Amino acid sequence: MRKLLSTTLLVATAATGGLAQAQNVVNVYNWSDYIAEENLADFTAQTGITVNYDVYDSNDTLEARMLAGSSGFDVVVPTGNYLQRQIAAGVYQPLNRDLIPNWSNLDPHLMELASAFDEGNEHAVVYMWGTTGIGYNVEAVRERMGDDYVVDSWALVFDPEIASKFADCGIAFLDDHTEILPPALRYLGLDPLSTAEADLEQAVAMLETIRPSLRYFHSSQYISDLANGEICVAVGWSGDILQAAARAEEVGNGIEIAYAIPNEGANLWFDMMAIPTDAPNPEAAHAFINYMIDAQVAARNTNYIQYPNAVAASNEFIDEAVLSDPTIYPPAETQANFWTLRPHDSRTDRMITRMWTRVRTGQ
Ligand code: N2P
Repeated sequence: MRKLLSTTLLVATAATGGLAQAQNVVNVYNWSDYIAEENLADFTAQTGITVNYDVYDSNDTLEARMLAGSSGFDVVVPTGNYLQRQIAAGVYQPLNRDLIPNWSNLDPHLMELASAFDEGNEHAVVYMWGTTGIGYNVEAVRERMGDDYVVDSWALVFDPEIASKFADCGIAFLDDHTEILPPALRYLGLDPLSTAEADLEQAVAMLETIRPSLRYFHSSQYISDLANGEICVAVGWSGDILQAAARAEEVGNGIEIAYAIPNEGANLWFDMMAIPTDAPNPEAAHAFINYMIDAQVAARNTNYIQYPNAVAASNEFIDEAVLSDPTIYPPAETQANFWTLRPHDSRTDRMITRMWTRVRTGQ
């Protein structure tokens, strides 16, 4: 009897110990260069929950881990179109809004837009949103195109003659077909969301003609490369390019980086926080999401990463220079040309993946 009792006690202690440990850690998997790091320490100070923080720079990387299951993550941040098909695959759990009292801080209009990917906003909260456009070295453009040239068209990167002028100083593209094929289609006067093989073949043919002018495909390296002059043009994400501009300014290397949303239009995307169905610590996950949509926390993130958040209440804490920047908060007339991506069926996906491999490898 005594033996039995002590064994039971031992098991009970071990179980509580394990639980306490699990409750005190939240495993977060987010995009790289996508948070004001002070917020992680502050979250721990406020909640006692330690953050295990890991990063990726591609939805495909995240998706592979989500579909494989048992990722060990509590909070992840897929983009809307990926989130949508991952929800359909049963990858995420419904959110418990009782555990997210800051929900009332959210901008109802943005959440309504985001409900296109997650009906009723049941599984996800918008973390940040933004556009995909062109980052460029102002001096490099001036030297090659003259003082009067305005970067306002995808022609800078899709017109083979123009692109070839920048081959020497370096052009980088996101390594992501969902970000490159739609603007290529749009530049050709086609529907950016077209999945017609003939349309996509036209876009691929055009990309193949500019391929020799490209330095690389990568979805995060362009930030530091733009900032230190390793490359002069990048098709990239709005805030990343503005972070490159800020970094160059900070080191004072004389490099001026600017971001343009081309007149033909651009992808408007939403990155959304969600909790995997098999998250080890859903309670801590809810606490983390709740913290991220606190007005001051969201403002610190936006001020640092230069992406707009979805927390209406955060605006009063956002730097005036950020709030009034039309490349961060595009005005209605710019927004009129935006498109929003939708998930593809798997047949289309396979076709596009094959085409993209041709573009990337140049064969
Ligand atoms: C962060 C980029 C996130 C934007 N570096 C992708 N939607």
